[in-house]
Amino acid sequence: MSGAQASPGSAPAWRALAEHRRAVKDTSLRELFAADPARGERLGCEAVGWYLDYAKNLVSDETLRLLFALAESAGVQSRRDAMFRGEKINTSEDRAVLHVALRAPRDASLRVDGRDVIPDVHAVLDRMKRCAEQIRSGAWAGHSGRRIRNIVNIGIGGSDLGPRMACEALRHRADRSLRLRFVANVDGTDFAEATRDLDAAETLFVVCSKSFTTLETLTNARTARAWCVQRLGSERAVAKHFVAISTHAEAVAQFGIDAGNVFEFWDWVGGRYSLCSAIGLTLMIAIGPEHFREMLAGFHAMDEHFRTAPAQRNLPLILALLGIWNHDFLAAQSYAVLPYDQSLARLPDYLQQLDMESNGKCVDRDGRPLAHGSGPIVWGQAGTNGQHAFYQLIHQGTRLVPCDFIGFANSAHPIGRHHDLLMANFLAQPEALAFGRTARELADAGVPQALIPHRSFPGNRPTNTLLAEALEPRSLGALVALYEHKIFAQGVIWNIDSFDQWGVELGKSLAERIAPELESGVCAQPPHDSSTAALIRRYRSLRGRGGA
Ligand code: G6Q
Repeated sequence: MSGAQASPGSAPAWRALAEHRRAVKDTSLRELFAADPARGERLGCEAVGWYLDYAKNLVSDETLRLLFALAESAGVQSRRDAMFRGEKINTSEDRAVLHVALRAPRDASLRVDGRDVIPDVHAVLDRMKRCAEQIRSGAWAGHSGRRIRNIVNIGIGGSDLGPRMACEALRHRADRSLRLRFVANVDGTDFAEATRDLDAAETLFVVCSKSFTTLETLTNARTARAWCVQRLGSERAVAKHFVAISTHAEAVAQFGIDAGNVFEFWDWVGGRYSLCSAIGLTLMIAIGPEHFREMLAGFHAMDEHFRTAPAQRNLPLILALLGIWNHDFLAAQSYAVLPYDQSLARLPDYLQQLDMESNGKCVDRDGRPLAHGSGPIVWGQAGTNGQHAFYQLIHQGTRLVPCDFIGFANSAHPIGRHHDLLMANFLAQPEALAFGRTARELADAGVPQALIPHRSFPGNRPTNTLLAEALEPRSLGALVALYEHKIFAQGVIWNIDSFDQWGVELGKSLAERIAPELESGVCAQPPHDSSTAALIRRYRSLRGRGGA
């Protein structure tokens, strides 16, 4: 295992931060800014085209000094180096964690169990390129000789959220003559709605499943197979209308997909870290191999920044430490991801999985209960829509919700004043959250006394602002890698395994037990609790299967 590391809460650096917190608890952002006119410039940092303004966090120079000391004492640097060396830092699954290898250049070298994995990575990328080019050019003919115009990505969780988010984010770079659909849910509605207007003769299913055992994905893939065979009139159609992405070639072969249509990846790639692997095939087909490579270059540049930049200028580390401060010392339970770009509307969902599945743990790497908090709740929505929905609570509610504002200087669609208006809001919200509006200011503006409590804004709400030139493959790659490494650094400080996900297993196995009961009515042994048993009976009764 990991070699018993002391709980971070008992480390001197942690205790120093707790002490410091008591000393600064009444400090306000107004005071911090008033005391230092250069704060806005000083507490900013740039890497790979992303500028991070973190001045509007409730931190002083001393807070930052103590946070960097915490990172050092927790061994973030040595653990980071161990990850980049291909060591098995996912201890509970005894696996290396090498998503960084997926975007390393052809001439790099990274060994897992003595094998250089970079040639394997590039061999798969080359095959993906050939496949994407054939589809985009029309050279890939379907069973009846027609070109492919519809791509249906079937996968769930890490085999869905990344490509789905990135396809939307980069849609302005996509071949718009291709229709993209995503099917994840085992709810038949998802499949039915995604395919209802598609012509099977022009449809390619991309079945993404690392394990090729996932109930949702295999159920959808079987339905897709039947849909395709029935419409095209032959089992042989599967060869031209299905490709698969998996680490389990045998399971794919059993399903009936040609070995030539299978793109592999490896167990050292976690599902939620797999966007740069063959799981990104749908994205590569949509945006083309060149744009895909630009995205990989953005990821890689941020990997290199994280690996080499000094702590005080290391964007992922700074974001990680600010999160630790907000969650562990200022008691924030969640944070909001607020992209001010409609094409990034799915980023909050994507980061929700990345963060919550990685750091939503209650034991440390040695299996001991954590004596401190771990991963926060992640949520959010594209600005400005959220402003008209939940920002009220962020401004005036009783809970502290730190926010990440993400925006771009240029729009993919520069129409009239739209972009300046969007970005005016992007800048106004963090300003309002930081400085609020005092009773005195309202009184001076003539607001009636009775309304002053309602119209006051307390301020002091921490935000990060991330700004880049434009949403493009490279900036998207760098942004995702920024969050990947932020989450990694937090996991190291909390001393947890960020790369396993045992918490999703129990519900899965219980569902496998319940499904036959719903169909046959025969109760499993040992019996369920009385609540679950009553719900099973009610469901069967509502389905006309007898016995409430
Ligand atoms: C991600 C998780 C999980 C996984 C899905 C799909 O890190 O492991 O979200 O991606 O459960 O798994 P398969 O790709 O094996 O179908």
